[in-house]
Amino acid sequence: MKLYHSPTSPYVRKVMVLIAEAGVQGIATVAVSGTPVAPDLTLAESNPLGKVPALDRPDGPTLYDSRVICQFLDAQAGAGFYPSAPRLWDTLTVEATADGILDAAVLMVYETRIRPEANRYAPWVEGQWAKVDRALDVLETRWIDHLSGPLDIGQIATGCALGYLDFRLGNRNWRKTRPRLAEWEAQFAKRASMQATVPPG
Ligand SMILES: N[C@@H](CCC(=O)N[C@@H](CS)C(=O)NCC(=O)O)C(=O)O
Repeated sequence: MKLYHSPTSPYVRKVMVLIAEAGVQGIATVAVSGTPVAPDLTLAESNPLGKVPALDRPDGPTLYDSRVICQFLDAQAGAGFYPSAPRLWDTLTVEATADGILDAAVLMVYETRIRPEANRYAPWVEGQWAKVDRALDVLETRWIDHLSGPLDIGQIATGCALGYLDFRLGNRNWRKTRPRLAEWEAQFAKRASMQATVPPG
């Protein structure tokens, strides 16, 4: 199988952490880089959305979106990072919360890295950060016990989301009002799977 990969993508990181934690074998990575204004056309042949991660399989259509790929690889490996219901609903909501943080944070980063300065709109950027802010508060107040439970995709997504905030939006100082989440992240970041996937630069 072939995974379209970028070392700075937090969604790719989710997949790479799951691969390491589940002990999945037989995946080759292919480096690609693209943006909405400069898509990678090779990648777009596999994933029409032009986004990483995407997973080419020999026996079926390309899978894309980190949520689909992670669930597929978990099932292949029998890793159990998707627990049975009712805990599953909590796990998937934590994952959705972390992915929502990423979606807003990536839009903020694209705004400054891709959009010409004259076309930027600060209230829109702050509106994205407000989403991140609220979601972080919910992780701190509602989900901290869940995060301390058995390893699941919700924890992997949360670790990657917090890592991305440190990587690209460190000046926002997300830890300041969230001591429990900060403590959880400090422990989670020590995992070998997280250490092996720290974004470069
Ligand atoms: N929901 C997707 C998001 C993937 C995504 O946005 N990837 C970014 C890199 S961090 C990308 O490939 N962007 C290129 C583009 O939007 O054209 C997932 O979970 O895989």
